[in-house]
Amino acid sequence: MSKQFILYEYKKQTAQEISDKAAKLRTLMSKRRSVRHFSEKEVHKDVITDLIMAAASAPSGANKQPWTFCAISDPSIKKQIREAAEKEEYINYNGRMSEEWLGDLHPLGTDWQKEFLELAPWLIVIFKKSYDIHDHSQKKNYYVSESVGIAAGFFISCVHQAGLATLTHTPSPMNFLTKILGRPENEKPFLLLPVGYPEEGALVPDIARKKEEEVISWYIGK
Ligand code: IYR
Repeated sequence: MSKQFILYEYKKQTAQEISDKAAKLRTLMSKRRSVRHFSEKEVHKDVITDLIMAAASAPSGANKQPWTFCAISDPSIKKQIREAAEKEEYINYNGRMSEEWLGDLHPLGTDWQKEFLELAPWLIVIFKKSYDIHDHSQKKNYYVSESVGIAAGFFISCVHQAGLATLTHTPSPMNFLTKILGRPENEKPFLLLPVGYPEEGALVPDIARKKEEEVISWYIGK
């Protein structure tokens, strides 16, 4: 097997520039919120393409890129997804989730109703591919959940940085997405993300992020 290497395109920056950017990113990312109230205002398909391709630049096990992003704006498919998701969520909220779980969700104000699945102009469903199929044979993928999780993180971050809103929605179980979207058997639904503009005056829960000392354990030599 031939190995090919190319020069890493690295843009040199001063320590000062890097520190300014890191501080700006910290502020920008701290403003990201999971939004549950979307405007119906359209988002151009090209924007979605760019955001997905930015996400698909994520690192992955053995560079297998084990993901498919389904981008849905078709109202009839969104309706089917909403109906199927609400059916599962109704059962979740009325018995399948523990009291502890419901208690943890209470401050977030979530319930089984998911209007956003029809209102947001786009639904992005990320599928993970536990294996690929080449010439009728199965090819292994590695660290699939980690890889797709990283790509999803890239996507959420890019949506926010582009000025749109999203939500990591995990209807459970979500195999209905495989069926509605007609995905092949090597793909499993991973996350469902509505993407769009937040509704004017959208409210989000008043939650705090953990402090530096709760999040970071430093190991610094003398
Ligand atoms: N999937 C459900 C429940 C839910 C679970 C967690 I963990 C959340 O952080 C939020 C919601 C729903 O979407 O309502």
